[in-house]
Amino acid sequence: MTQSTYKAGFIALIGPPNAGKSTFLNAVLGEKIAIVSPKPQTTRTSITGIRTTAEEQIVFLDTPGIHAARGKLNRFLVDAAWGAVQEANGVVLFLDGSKYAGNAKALERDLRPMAAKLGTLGVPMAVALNKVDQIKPKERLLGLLADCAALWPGVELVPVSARTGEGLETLLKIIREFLPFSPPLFPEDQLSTASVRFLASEIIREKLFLGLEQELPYNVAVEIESWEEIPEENMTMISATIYTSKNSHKGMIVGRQGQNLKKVGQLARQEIKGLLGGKVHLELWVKVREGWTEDGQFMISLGLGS
Ligand SMILES: Nc1nc2c(ncn2[C@@H]2O[C@H](COP(=O)(O)OP(=O)(O)OP(=O)(O)O)[C@@H](O)[C@H]2O)c(=O)[nH]1
Ligand SMILES: [Mg+2]
Repeated sequence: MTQSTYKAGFIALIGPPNAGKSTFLNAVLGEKIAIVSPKPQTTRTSITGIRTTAEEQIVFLDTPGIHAARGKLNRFLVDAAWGAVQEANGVVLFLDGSKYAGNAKALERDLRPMAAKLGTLGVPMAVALNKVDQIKPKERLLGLLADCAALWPGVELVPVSARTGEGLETLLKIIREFLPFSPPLFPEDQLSTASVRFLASEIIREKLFLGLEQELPYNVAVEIESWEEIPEENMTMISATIYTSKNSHKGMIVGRQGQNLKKVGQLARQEIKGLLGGKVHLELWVKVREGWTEDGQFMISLGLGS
């Protein structure tokens, strides 16, 4: 690397919910920054993940899935995603390729409006067709590539699998093209601009997502109430509140004899321990806050929207 060839800039990862944006981010960072779940609307804010090499620094902006937004929380999510695009030097639109292979109608329904909007922004961009590990036989992938090219002539299409790593090097090379020549924007050992407090609250939310059925996780938010470091014991004491918007959900979060909450606590504590190093004491409380998904002030206090 010479100073004049170094590149650095912001790349927004956008796309429908569940496309694998956060999985991709974690894969190219080699560390888990963003939480992942099989349920849609997992990511709720634009989260940075910084990948620094000898040649370039890519500041990824992982974003909430773009979907038909009904209700205030959904609008906050979708606004956060489009907001990231405004800040970016380039965009990668993620699609779950396995969902669209052999289903040109669904592809058209989802891709056309995004292509129209992104086309007007004039930001350099590529489309990542993710989850190719699930597209078999390969002819189906060729069909999908042809369908995309017909809908969006000239766009750069990259088949990838965030899970197996297939195609990721190719995509990273394309992303480099989008970056301006610039010295690094962040220290080379910095992985994210998110605070460890925020990352801890996300880890708790992820464990709740994994244990809860259907629409339940959507009504859940996590707030860190207190965070105390005790250096002589190499210990961090964390207390967090889990909010749910419905009284009937509280029992499900807690589970029979507190079993579910206990499991969430154990899994989250283990992972937070990996993040912080040292010992972690984690205390979880569940509170009902009716209608929080419509309460703008409260959502802003949680770091959603602005
Ligand atoms: N088979 C397969 N599954 C994948 C791949 N990438 C992601 N997944 C799975 O897809 C699901 C959704 O992944 P996420 O990374 O949470 O998706 P997202 O686009 O960030 O979703 P939102 O945050 O809800 O917008 C998870 O169950 C992942 O394990 C892939 O390449 N192959
Ligand atoms: Mg996500």
